[in-house]
Amino acid sequence: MSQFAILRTVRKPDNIRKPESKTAATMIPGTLTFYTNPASRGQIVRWMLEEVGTPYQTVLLDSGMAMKAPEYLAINPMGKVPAIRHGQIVVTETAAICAYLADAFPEARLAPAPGSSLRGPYYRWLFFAAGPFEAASSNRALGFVVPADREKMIGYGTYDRVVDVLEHAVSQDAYLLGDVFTAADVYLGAQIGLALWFGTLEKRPAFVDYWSRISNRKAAIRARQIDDALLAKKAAQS
Ligand SMILES: N[C@@H](CCC(=O)N[C@@H](CS)C(=O)NCC(=O)O)C(=O)O
Repeated sequence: MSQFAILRTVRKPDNIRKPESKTAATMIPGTLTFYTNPASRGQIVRWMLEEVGTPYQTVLLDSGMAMKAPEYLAINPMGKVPAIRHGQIVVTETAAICAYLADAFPEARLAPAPGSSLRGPYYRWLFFAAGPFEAASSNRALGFVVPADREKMIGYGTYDRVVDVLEHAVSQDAYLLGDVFTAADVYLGAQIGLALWFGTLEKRPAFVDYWSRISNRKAAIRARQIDDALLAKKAAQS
């Protein structure tokens, strides 16, 4: 008996994951639900959803108990927003949500096609924003400075280097990938906008120009109007 045959006999059929049919694997599920709080990183996903232009329903969660309730922890065990549910597919983490939506709705043209050479820089800047830039910004906001002898083990090295790399990235062309706007601009751009607003990022001309270019898009304006209206409603109720 060949080794292949032995393996086949000892593995129980129930334990073997059947390959998904092409239809199941590529099926775009139904309702799109967006879990958010208007004063959160959910603003970034709102912008992405408005760029995509597909209908979605919104579930608003107050920070605190609502996000830590069992019903929501079943969606995001981190007890944080944003999150989305697309049919049976749940995605958390703002950068992942932006990337997922761009791929799930290719007609919105917010990601280079798989296999395109632009996919490299697209991933690069999405992950740079979610990793080094987010960590460096958060530490900066908390006043934490990486000790010089620890820079080698910290993924972002130094805050100053992150900012210089970012400045170069946003000053080469209109957008991160050249003349084509993508989900990487939504995610990294929104992080820049927030950092400029919070005062944790120096107002270098490259950042200010890039931010004014992308934040004046119709979808970005629409997203801000929706979240601002929700915030105003909440303020009026309290
Ligand atoms: N890494 C997560 C961070 C999510 C996050 O920190 N969300 C904050 C709002 S911006 C939150 O839900 N805070 C409420 C809490 O932790 O109770 C992402 O990128 O989506």
